[in-house]
Amino acid sequence: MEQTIVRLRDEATQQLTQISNAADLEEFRIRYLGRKGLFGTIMRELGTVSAEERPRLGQLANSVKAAIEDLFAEKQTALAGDTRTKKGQGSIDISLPGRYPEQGRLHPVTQIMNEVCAIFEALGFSVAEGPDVEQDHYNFEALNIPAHHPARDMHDSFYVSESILLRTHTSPMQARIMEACQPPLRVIAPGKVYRCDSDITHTPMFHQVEGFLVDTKVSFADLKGVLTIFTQKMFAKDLALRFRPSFFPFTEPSAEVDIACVICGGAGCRVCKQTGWLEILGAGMIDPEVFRMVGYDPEVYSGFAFGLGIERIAMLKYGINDIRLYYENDLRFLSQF
Ligand code: 2U9
Repeated sequence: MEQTIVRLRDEATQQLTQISNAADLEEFRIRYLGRKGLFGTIMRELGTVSAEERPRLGQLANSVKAAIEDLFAEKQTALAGDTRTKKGQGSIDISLPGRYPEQGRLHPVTQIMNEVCAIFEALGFSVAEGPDVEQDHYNFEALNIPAHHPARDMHDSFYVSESILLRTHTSPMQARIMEACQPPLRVIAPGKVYRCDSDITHTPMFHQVEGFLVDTKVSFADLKGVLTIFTQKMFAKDLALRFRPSFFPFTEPSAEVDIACVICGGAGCRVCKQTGWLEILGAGMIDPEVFRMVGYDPEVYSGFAFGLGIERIAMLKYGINDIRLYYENDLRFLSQF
């Protein structure tokens, strides 16, 4: 693949130097840069390359294509200059190509967010969106995280004032819904969340989808069923799932959920750090204390909740190892999705 891209670059560069009229230039554009052109074929073939090779080859293909587009534009300007000279003598070259608007696309994080929401919507969940700037009460208190609770250390929060902050998770929306509505309820809350954290796996703003289901007689088995369907639809049909005991203040019992590594299938590789497993979300049965705070009777109702980071899912799905790539606005990266 690498050789093909380099050969295409050399061939296209060579041909451009020999072009001396607008008709030949248009033929060049269709052959190399058109929708069904040779660069288009390369871009489609990138889909068949291994996930490990894809980012590097994608970057190479994009940079070569951009370089050829620049040379093409230079040639176009040069030929237009010739035509302008001729125009003075009474001739206009109407065969010159027009300017094509660049085709846009959805950001990969938006694509994955839409995919995740669509899966839960198909399972009967409604979608609820709430404010990014949130009251301390809904972000912490209503979720069983009172002031001075050690769990508050889990979040490095951006405070706007003493009682107002940028939400650290989308759970506050769920507390608001529980407060306002009676069960049965099945809701997901997608959106941006903010934590003071930045490295190759964390950005100060990222996207979450959290969800909950409340009814009578809801059990951990229901949670396992919903998450199994979700992971199968998101990644692959017969993917193994692992629940590891964990702790969240708003769920009891709580679990961190792993899938068998989508790269090596569980054998162990660089992506899963040789463990064979990838952590993809957190979940648990909603703590009776949360029910009491929103006015539900925990003797009558039970429910489960879960939360996942969209960037993390997108990184696993596409084999990306640095989350910051999503936010550098480099079209050579973004146009691969
Ligand atoms: C209410 C009650 C319970 C939401 C949940 C998680 C587990 C969880 C993290 C995963 C990765 C967020 O993006 S992440 O950092 N979330 O593990 N979230 S249960 O539980 C709720 C929410 C609202 C009223």
